[in-house]
Amino acid sequence: MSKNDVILPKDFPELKNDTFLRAARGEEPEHVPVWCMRQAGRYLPEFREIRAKKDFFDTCRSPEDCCELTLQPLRRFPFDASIIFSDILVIPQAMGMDVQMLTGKGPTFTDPLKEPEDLQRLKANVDVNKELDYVFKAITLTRHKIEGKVPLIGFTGAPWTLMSYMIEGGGSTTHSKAKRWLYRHPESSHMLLKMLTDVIVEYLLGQVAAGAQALQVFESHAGILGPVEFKEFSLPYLRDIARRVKDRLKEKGQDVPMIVFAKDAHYALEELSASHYEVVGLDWTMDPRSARERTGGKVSLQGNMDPCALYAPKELISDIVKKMLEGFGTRGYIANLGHGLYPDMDPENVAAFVDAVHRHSKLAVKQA
Ligand code: 1CP
Repeated sequence: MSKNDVILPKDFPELKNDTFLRAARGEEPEHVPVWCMRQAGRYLPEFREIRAKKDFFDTCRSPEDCCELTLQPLRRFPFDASIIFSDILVIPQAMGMDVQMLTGKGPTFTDPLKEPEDLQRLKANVDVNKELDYVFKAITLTRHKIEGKVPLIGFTGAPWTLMSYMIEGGGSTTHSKAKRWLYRHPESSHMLLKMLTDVIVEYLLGQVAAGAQALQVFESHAGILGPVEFKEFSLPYLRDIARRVKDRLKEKGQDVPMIVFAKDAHYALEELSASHYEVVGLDWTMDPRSARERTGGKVSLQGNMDPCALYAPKELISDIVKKMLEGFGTRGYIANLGHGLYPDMDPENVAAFVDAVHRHSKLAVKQA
């Protein structure tokens, strides 16, 4: 593509494989759709090659690079969905915070939030069309270049997960600085969570306008909260996001399936399945059958093979997938891992995972 080409969010190629969208809406397609969190990632040599040339967030700001990195896994594996290459931390950046991706250390904030007064440093009314326009451009370009092969998923970090990064200043095992805010400054915590929610709603709507065909909300740090804190500081915002995005899309006659992935929030499965999301994503600590019972057919489910099962020999991966499919069933189910792929995983085993989902589920659907 030449830099002068104008890529508009219209006249997208016709979608050829809608198994993911049908499963998200509770149907039973001819096979169970499958994709992997972090399917664009360092386990692929072609990903490492592109990433080596540029800073991480400069890569995120290049629609051409994001498009290429999103398409890479689709060239190797018959995934049934793709997720736009980007990062959840583009939102704190849009709100005025400086975040760098340091090799060996991960995301690092130059000046994390320390006390409630620091909220004044954040931009109050973020114009997502200006600050995050590069993500929208990446989505539009990718929707064209994907040629209707599979749907394109847009995503965001959820308010609590973003808040924890903004206060911790990076990855953390205890998240004690962020949790300190919840116990010591509950009002300011809610103020920050509300600010984030407002930006996230506009950001997700912008992604749909740009061409995203589904949306996933990552509450990756849910597990650090107990059930009581989750119900106060996470769940209301997750619900508010889905409700507001859906209402606004409805006004335009649009409807896009939404997925909530609250990692390690097994205690809140019932609440999550009544939160206006079509799909609830599960980490690997949840048993498929009991997740089905607890969500009572209200939502589709996504997940949840232990990513580390990809270290197993291929025959064992096939057996694990078969059991997972028996547990979830083939209706309203999207196969995935319980969290992202790790950099040392063998692409051949990812291929074995995808193949096993397709093979076993085709048979199961036929026999039903
Ligand atoms: O240098 C690199 O390439 C670093 C690895 C990497 C990648 C591939 C990071 C740094 N971000 C990404 C892309 C990314 N991040 C995607 C792309 C699409 C895909 O999945 O293929 C997505 C959806 C994310 C979302 C994301 N970023 C989450 C939520 C999902 C999850 O893993 O729970 C989180 C928590 C982040 C923060 C982040 N970005 C990168 C790292 C290493 C981390 C985690 C840091 C930590 O807390 O320890």
